[in-house]
Amino acid sequence: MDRYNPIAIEEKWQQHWQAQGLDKTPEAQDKPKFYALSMFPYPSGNLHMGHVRNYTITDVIARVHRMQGYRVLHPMGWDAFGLPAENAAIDRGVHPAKWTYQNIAQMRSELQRLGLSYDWEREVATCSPDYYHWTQWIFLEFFKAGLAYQKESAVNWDPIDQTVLANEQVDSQGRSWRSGALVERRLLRQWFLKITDYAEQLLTDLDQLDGWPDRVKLMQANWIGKSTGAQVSFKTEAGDELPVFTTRPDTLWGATFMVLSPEHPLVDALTTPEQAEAIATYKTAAAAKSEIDRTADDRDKTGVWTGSYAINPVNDERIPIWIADYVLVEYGTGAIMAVPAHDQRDFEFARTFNLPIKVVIQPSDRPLDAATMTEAYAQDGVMVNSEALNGIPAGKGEGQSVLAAVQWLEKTGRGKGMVTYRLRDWLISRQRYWGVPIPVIYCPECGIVPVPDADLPVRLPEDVELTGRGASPLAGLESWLNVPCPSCGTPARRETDTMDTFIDSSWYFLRFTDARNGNQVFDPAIANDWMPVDQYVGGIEHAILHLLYSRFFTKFLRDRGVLNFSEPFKRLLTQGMVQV
Ligand code: HQ5
Ligand code: ZN
Repeated sequence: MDRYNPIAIEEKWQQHWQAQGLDKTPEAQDKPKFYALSMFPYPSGNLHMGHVRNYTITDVIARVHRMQGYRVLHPMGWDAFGLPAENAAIDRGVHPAKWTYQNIAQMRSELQRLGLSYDWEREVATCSPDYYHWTQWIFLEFFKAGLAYQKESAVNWDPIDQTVLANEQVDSQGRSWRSGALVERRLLRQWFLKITDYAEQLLTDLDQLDGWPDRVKLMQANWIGKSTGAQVSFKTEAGDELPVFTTRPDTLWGATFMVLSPEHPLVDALTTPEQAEAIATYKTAAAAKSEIDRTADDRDKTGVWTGSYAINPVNDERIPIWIADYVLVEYGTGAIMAVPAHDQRDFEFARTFNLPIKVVIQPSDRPLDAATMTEAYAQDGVMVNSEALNGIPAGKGEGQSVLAAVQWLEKTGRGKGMVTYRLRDWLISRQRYWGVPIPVIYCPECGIVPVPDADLPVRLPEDVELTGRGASPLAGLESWLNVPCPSCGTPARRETDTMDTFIDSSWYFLRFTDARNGNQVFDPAIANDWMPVDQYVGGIEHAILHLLYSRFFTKFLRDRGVLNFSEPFKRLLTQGMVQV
């Protein structure tokens, strides 16, 4: 038997397949559709064995469906914006565009040599103006709907890359996912997308995703982090409102102190002269710590008393107000009531600082004594020392203490039932060059003015100096920056921030359905025909962010009347990553 000669055999058959157009996407709608999609790569240089594995799985699925009589869409493209290209430019003096397109050419030829059955006529690169034109259009849809907004915010600052990171780009050790630097906190004006408006739908619609691994759905649910409880109207002694959210309003009678985030706006007003120095020192130290560092369970508890008191609205007791860095200003109201008898973190804090502990849930088997307890008690029992709730079984169910507490709070006007989510709005602006320019203009007369559709795309200028320092390189490019206001003509300035690359990948699966459309983001009829993706294959590292963001974009575009479905990916296969 002849030896297998890959060069001769594979090239021959690949040319034959290409001549026959076997991989082209059929236009006619006479057969059932099947959309097979792999997570498109960052054009980092060469294909990795991990890519090969990922893309072979999808290729086999696509081929089987063609043979079974489906019309198959199996596209490929490039997730081409982002920090690596910019870093390469800084390190080696090659322009990010040149570096990116060279890598694309290299990786495309490798994919083609593998004989993967892609419809190359639908190839997209997110860094091409034909693509980011529509990324900008989608941003402006968010803006017009009031879901893209600016806010001064404490951000994660990477001191090595000199850039802002999303929370998700900070690992569990508080280090940047790219540079490995310990991340700091800084205040900057940033753009956000209001994904929190979709928190409930993103959670409940997980139930529709029968074709997804349970593990991924669980990770998304935890990330969204819904909790049910009450907002309670604590006040300072001076009469300022100090609302807190709690999932256990039934334990209000056991609240013996309050803890505010060091960044809480009332901290300075609450600080007495005697405590001023200690509070100032503590605030400075907290600002230098990452969120992960501040909230890790195993840390020793630290904090400082402000010198002031709050009034517990259920019994008018005076309780001291402390600050501690484990309370984050972005979560809930930035203030908590501490119930040390029944919450372990509060218990450790109380023992560390010798604060009172008051039992309000008694277990049936043994009496709890605050003086001798060695850990918080967070199980079943009966409410005690709690006036209105005494004798009621402790718990979240029907006829139990939590619901009774909410009813009592609402009846007496001291609080109300409330749902909160751990999910926060998506910080999308980056002080970087190699990304989609945010298409707005700052006019001294009109404020923030969206770039008119006719002027899209706002092109990324090519003649920039990349230093890797501080603000976006675009901020130094006066010729690009200065433009007349589109609505009144007054001299105005462009936004110089660019978008997080996860924006680009939140809609690429839609563009593939109508990839060459020069007049529209895509034809809705065509997208509605091909979507949802029947089989999506990619790495588990995208279980939370990319998949959540894509679900969010899909629901938003549905609500704008562009799409007629709610979930983008019918079946998901997370193939695992090849390490090394
Ligand atoms: C793997 C490896 C390397 C990669 N552009 C994004 C991305 O992750 C995807 C977007 C949809 C957000 C797999 C990886 C992913 C695919 C592309 N891979 N082992 N690009 N060593 O180039 O399995 O899990 O990094 O599904 O290849 O990876 S990427
Ligand atoms: Zn104007």
